[in-house]
Amino acid sequence: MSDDRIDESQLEVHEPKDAAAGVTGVRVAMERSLSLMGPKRSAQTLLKLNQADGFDCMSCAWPDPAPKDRHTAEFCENGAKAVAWEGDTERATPDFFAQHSIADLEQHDDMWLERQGRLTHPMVKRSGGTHYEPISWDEAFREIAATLRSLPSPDMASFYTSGRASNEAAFLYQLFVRAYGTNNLPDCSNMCHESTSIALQESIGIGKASVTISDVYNAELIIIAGQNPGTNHPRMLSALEVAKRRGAKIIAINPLREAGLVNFRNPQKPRGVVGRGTDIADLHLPVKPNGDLALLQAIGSLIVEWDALDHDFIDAHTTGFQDWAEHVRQVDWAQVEQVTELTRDQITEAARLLAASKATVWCWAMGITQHRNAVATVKEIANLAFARGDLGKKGAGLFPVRGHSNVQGDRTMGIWERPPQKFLDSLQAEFGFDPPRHEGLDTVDTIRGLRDGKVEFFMGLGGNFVTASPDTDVTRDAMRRSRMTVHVATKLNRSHLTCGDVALLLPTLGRTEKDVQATGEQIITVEDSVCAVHASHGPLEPASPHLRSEVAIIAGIAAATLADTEGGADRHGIDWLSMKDDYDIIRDHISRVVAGCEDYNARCRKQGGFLLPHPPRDSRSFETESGRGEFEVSPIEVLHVPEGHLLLHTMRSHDQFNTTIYGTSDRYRGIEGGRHVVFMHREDVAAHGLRAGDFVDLHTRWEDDDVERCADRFRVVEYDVPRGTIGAYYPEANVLVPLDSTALKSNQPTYKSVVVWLTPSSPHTHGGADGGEQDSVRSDDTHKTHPQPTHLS
Ligand SMILES: Nc1nc2c(c(=O)[nH]1)N[C@H]1C(S)=C(S)[C@@H](COP(=O)(O)OP(=O)(O)OC[C@H]3O[C@@H](n4cnc5c(=O)[nH]c(N)nc54)[C@H](O)[C@@H]3O)O[C@H]1N2
Ligand SMILES: Nc1nc2c(c(=O)[nH]1)N[C@H]1C(S)=C(S)[C@@H](COP(=O)(O)OP(=O)(O)OC[C@H]3O[C@@H](n4cnc5c(=O)[nH]c(N)nc54)[C@H](O)[C@@H]3O)O[C@H]1N2
Ligand SMILES: [Mo]
Repeated sequence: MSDDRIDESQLEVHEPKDAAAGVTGVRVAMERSLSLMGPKRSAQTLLKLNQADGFDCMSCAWPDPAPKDRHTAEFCENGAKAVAWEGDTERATPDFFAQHSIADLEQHDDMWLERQGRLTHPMVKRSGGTHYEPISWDEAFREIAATLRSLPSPDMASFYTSGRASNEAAFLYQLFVRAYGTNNLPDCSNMCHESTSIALQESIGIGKASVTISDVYNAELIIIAGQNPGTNHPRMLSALEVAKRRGAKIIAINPLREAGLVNFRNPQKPRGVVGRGTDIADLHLPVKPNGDLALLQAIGSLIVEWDALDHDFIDAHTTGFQDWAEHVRQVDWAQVEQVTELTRDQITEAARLLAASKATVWCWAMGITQHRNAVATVKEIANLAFARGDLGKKGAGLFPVRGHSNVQGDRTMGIWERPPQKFLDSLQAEFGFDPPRHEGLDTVDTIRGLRDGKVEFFMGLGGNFVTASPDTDVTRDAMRRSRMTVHVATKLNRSHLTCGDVALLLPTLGRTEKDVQATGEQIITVEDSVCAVHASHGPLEPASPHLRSEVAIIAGIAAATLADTEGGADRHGIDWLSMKDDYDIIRDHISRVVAGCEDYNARCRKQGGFLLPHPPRDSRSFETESGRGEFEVSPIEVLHVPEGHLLLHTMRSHDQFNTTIYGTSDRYRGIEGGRHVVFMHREDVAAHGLRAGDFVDLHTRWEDDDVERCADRFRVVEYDVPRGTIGAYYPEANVLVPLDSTALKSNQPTYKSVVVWLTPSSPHTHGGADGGEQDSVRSDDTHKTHPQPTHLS
């Protein structure tokens, strides 16, 4: 630990907040924006953010209201932070890299790395080198091509995508990767909503949300499970407020009482800024982590018992109802109460609200998808929607709320290690080559491949693979074994310092910036959580004249790699350079390859864009094996937490975007000035012989490899979490998530259920900024739950 790590000695713990947004949110957004971008750039960007003629916010995938319903300031605090982060006026230039060796940079924390500003030049770390040094774009492309061409098999290369890439970049990337010869296209979705994609594909024939934003406005009941919208999808709160005012009821299923679900002050409305907020949730079910499957089946059993069923829908559109009904009828209430830590009364109350609602929207996110039984849980949500006929009708439907702003679009464009054969057929018809037909590697399998020497080349189109992935130490060592790592990025992060023998760092334009190519200024397109596709173009001048767009970088690498001879024509006759010069040409290909994207160039330019087809939403039809919505029976698997152990779930603070740490203020949960904290029930704190403010080490051992993983020196914070469970921040806790601990069927890491045990930190573990002598200094008022505010030092 170096002196540059966040100085956590100033950690403060306050009473958690009930209300989200409001005045403080606006103030924080403006402060961050002005300090990073200054007044001119702040005005240039924020007024164009999420406007029909502007650019799409890169913070989350929440849908935009219809153009006529948008506010002048159609963004939230965290969207403004994301824009300020990208519009930053600091620069990480070749001089910076000459001054700092890679070993030196590694001593700094992630926040410091990104705070060095936007990358300006393509850089290379050569074999045996200690520093990144400048390289020309052409030479970078040649080096990458030479390595790719020298691999014995294209399956020895893996090409990751983070969900910020535009549809155009994503389409071109998968085209290049498949023309090169592999389906190794892992993406952040493998860690995010993969369980949803797999479950919904089997249950309803399509892995996407069946609602539009107006369904949210028109719902009678909205159930929000395993999601923290106040922080991660703040604009969702405005939509919930509209629904509430029209009479909707809201149930929050979450172990934590997250601010925003409880009370919300809309910063768009004068009333919200000064007055009282709206109570969002009518019922909060503080489910024990991983208890959702049992909870949903218990609700199902009551719906069946009361015959609160939509028999017409079930008969006309589904299969498997009888088996499911039989299964849930036999639910074991004692087991349900044990697994969920909810009472039968609480569950009955939820079932009553569901039975009374003629139109229910089901929202969920990472609290549902990042568990071993996640696929079964998502299918259980679909079961309940079938039982109530809540599909393909106004005000109702399934709404997996996506994370990254274009993660859904990237999948639509073919970023998928398990591409549907139909998609490959279209690709073949359009471009005339034989795409590989065998399954590629996902995120976890890519790490295994790197570890085992089966993957020797890694490319990341955005993202921070090493830090976002599970089992940080294993992943880092695996990455270092590779021959070449290539990162396309806007800012420096830890993955860029986790180099293969040779490493390339290629700086790219962000979504806030103008993208000018040979035929003029280009637009790009994105798809939000509700299958709406629209155009985006950035207002700012690029951070450096040397930046290239993601499309241009991919085209450059593809042209160099796929040339029949060095510098020759493409071996498949694909014209990469024309596509780079004019993104309309890419979109013409998209319109012929991707189902539902016909006439793409015209439709994406319409104000507000267009909706992609969704058979259950549009016509209550299901492209499943049976041609119907499929009820599925899932046994309840009880997660056994051995005596003396706790169940850890990892989550985001209010001051980060995934691995990008903006600051250390998790305002709504009352944490200021630090991130190495563990949220723990006060009785568990006492049972461990600990006190609030103590330092603990977290340990886990995975049965199969018997390796003990350890995360050192986390501060104990007493918090209202279910007993036997603890929470900690992502990515600090990722070191504890064993690579092999993944969800059944989706292979998604179980970031929300890791069995750990705690030990008091020894005074000597790690010195440095937050180490050593602070252990002995402890103020007595740290005993209270949520002390008002307390310096834990
Ligand atoms: N500002 C900001 N916005 C973001 C992001 C960000 O980091 N910052 N990340 C983006 C991305 S990629 C994503 S995927 C989304 C993530 O959005 P969320 O899914 O909201 O993110 P998490 O912080 O992982 O929170 C999950 C919630 O699940 C709850 N939870 C934990 N375990 C369980 C459980 O077993 N059952 C239930 N029912 N709940 C549980 C936690 O208490 C927490 O409230 O946000 C996107 N938007
Ligand atoms: N423990 C734990 N781990 C998790 C999760 C969790 O809940 N708990 N959540 C998982 C989830 S849901 C996700 S989605 C993944 C996220 O995993 P990733 O998507 O890989 O990670 P990010 O932190 O979003 O990536 C940030 C980096 O992207 C780069 N970047 C930003 N904008 C751009 C751009 O416009 N273009 C390019 N090329 N690069 C850009 C910057 O260099 C920045 O450092 O993490 C997963 N990991
Ligand atoms: Mo995500």
